[in-house]
Formats: sequence, structure tokens, C-alpha cells
Amino acid sequence: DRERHAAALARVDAEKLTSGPLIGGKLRAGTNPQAVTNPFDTSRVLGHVFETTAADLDAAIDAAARAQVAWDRKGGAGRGPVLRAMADALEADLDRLVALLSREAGKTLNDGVAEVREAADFCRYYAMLAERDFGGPQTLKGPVGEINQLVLHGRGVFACISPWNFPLAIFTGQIAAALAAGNAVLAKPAEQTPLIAAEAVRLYYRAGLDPDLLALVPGRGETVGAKLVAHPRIDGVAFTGGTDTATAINRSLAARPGPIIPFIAETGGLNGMFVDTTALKEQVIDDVILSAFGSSGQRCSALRLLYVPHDAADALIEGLKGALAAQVVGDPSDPSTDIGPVIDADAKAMLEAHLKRLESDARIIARAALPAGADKGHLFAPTIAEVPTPDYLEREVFGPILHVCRYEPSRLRETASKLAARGYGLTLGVHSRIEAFAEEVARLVPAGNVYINRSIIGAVVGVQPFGGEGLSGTGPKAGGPWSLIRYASEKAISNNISAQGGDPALLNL
Ligand code: UN1
Repeated sequence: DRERHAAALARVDAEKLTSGPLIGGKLRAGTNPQAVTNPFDTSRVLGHVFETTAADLDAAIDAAARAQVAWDRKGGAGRGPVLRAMADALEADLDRLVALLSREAGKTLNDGVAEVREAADFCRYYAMLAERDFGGPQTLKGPVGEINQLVLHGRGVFACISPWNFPLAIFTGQIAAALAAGNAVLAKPAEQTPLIAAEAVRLYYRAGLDPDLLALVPGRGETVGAKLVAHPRIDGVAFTGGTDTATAINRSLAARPGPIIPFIAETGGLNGMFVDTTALKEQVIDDVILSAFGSSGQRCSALRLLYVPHDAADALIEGLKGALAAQVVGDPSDPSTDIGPVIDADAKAMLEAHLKRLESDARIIARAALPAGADKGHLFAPTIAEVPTPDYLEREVFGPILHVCRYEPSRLRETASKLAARGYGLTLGVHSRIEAFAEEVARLVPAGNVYINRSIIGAVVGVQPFGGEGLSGTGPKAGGPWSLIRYASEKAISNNISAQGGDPALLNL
């Protein structure tokens, strides 16, 4: 594996990659070229991205709206095979995609492999939902003399706006859901990761998707993203990213004249884990390190706040210190690295500002060591801090900082309620051998995903449908049985067959 990865990295390094508006299968000139660099070593330019113009957006929407009609008519069973072919194409290109994920998004090789597999899983899972009679017609029981049926259609052209932290899996997964339900898609990748997005779109084309059904429209949020969601001909928006951006999109959609369209949002979390004195210490330590520092803490599912009972706190903190010291921080494309860089200079500056706050009103417990030359990119030393209050964090701090809070078991309710009052609801962890404890915590803290005696990251498609509520998003969850519903429009057709004296078989719609 090592040699395969090294060879793929060398090939990607030798290429000059380009991303830009991909419309009808063709790369358009776009505007405002920007260099795309490696977050571990910003002196290394991987390629360039060209921003989408307003005219490009219009052209993409024209093509998409035209192509969508025939795509919707194919029905779920007709659409599934293209998504399955996409899954195969992703797997066939695994080495190259892992290399790109490492260079462009700073992913470790293990995270990269997991991400390519997740992207393929989304495609196959949504293909299965589509093929399993998605769209109907489903006949519903009603009065004698009437046929009542429910049918689902694609809504039209969906805007899919995706984040840099899963630039392949979430990018591909949103598109797969929208396509499976019968839509065409305009996909806007994160500004930091346009190259892997262009690869994914080219793979969809190679898998046999009509290129008019999927356009790539890269660019900045405040220009391309804003124009996209304000466009009068967009029929739905799927967004994964920060809570603030989701709020801005919501506002823009509310101000839009014309049709009211669905907004599917998966946003940030203020994810807690509650440990009691019956928990198995070694397992807690492993699961906490993975949950807080895996992917450099750059997952919306990542652990931010660990609540430990007073009596177990010192021993747990000691264990966490030792485990953090054993983590290797460095070049994500080196197979021995556990924790790579954060995504960009802004992310690092935000973490440094937060660290200053921790130094003044909390207590730094441990920081992992950085390798020599760490400042050629955006490495940030993973940090554990003890905070004085259960609601110390007002909002998500996206990166490798774990906050530990001691609590008095007799005041569990109060502690948990303070976290809950922040209004997020994404992931929640519990470590305990007492079921009633887990149940109580899960009652007190809202969460879309509750994990008991395990890590709180790495939701598996089809097994742990992923997504939250409140400030964490709208649902439907990704990778679950109801994932496609809000991408579709529902039509109930009621036909009074007695008035026509007809044979139901002839009237079947
Ligand atoms: C995200 O970080 O935006 O469960 C969501 C997990 C991943 C999270 C993806 N599926 O860790």
C-alpha cells in the first residue's frame, strides 16, 4: 500500500490540475483564477481554479433544466445504474483520489481511503433507495370507486453546496441524493477544495451521466454561492457547512421572489461526551482521542466537550495526556502521521485566537508536539484544555482542541442542560456501563446521533444515518432511509373511477 500511495502522490504532484465551471461536460473559461495550495506546505501549488461567471450559471441552469425532464421520467430504477457505475469509478480511481485528498484537503491516507469508500457507499445506497420503487406510484387505501396514488418526482435543478472537510464524500453524496430523486444538479464545491470536486464530476461523466445533468460551479461563497441560491430557477438547496452560512442562505431564500423551495442543511455541532465512573478508562481514552483529534478535529461530528465526573477526572486526564503525546502530527501524506494540518490560514488564526482565550480563562492541560518546519503550512498543535463551566463554549470551534469539564454526578441534569441550551444537536457520546445513565443523558441533550461506548465520528452510510437538529441542521439525515424525501416533490392523484364507470386497470396512472 505504501508504494501505491507514494506512486499516486508523485503522479498528482507532476500534474498541473485545473478546476473551473464544468458545464455540459466542458470546462469554460470562467474568471478570477486562484492557485490551489497544499495546506501542509503552502509553497506547493497543486493547480488553479477559475471562478464561475453569472453567464456560466445561467448556461448551467438552462442545460440542467432541459436534461432533468428526461432524467426524472426514467424513474428510480432507470437512474440507479449510473450511480452504481459512479461508485465503481470512484473505487477504480481510489489511489489517485486519496493522493488528491491528502494534497488538497490535508487528509491522512487512512482518512482519504475511508472518504473514497464513503463516497462510493453514498452512491450505492442512494441507488438502492431509488431502485426500490422510489417515486411510486404507491396506491393508498381510500373510498370505493376512487383510486388514490402517491407519486414522487424530482423537483428540478438542485443547488448542492458542500464543505472542504469531506470534499469528496459529502460533495459526491449530496449530488447522488439529488440525482437519485430525479433532479439535475449545480454543485458548488468549497473554495479550498475545487480540484477534487472537478475529479468527482469528471468521474460522474465517465460513469455515463448525461453531462447536462451535473454542472460544477466553483467560486467564492459571497459571489457564486450567493448568486446560486438567489437564482430564480433553482428548485432546492442542499448545504453542508457552517451554521452561519446556513443562516445566510436561509435569509436569502426567504427574501427570494417566486417559488418557496426546500433547504436541506447539515451544519455545525457543539458535541459533548458524558463519562461516568463505571466507564472503561482505556476505551474512553481511545474513543476520545479519535473523536476529538481524528481528521484534525475538522469534522462536524467531532468531540468538543468531554464531561468527566470529579472522582474519575484526574486519572482520565492523565491518560488523555499520555495518549495525546503518542499522536504523530505532521505531513498527512506520510503513512505514520495521525493528525495533519488544518485547512487554511483563517482556520489556524481562529484556533490561535481561541487558544489565547483558553490561556486566559481556562487551563491548558496538554499540547501535542509539532515536527520541525511546521510553519511551512497550517499545522496546529492538538490541544487539551480544562474549562471551568459546562457551557464555556458558545459555538463550535472547528479543529483539534478538546475541552474537558469536570462535573458532580449529582448535578448531571444541570450540567447537561447547560450544554443543551446552546441550541446545537448533532452528535452526543456517552461512556458508561449503566444503561439508565446513557438514557438520561440522551434525554437531556438533543442530538441527531447518539453514540454509546464508542467514538462519535465516522457515521457509516446506511447504518448510522447522519445529521442533526436545531443549530445543527434541518435533516433529512444523510445515508438513511428517508434521505431522498426532501429532494423530491410529492403528488397525490385521486381519480374517481366510478364517474367514468371505468376499469381501474385502464386508468392506472
Ligand atoms: C461533517 O463533518 O461535515 O460521522 C459531517 C462523521 C462524518 C461527519 C461528516 N460522516 O464523522
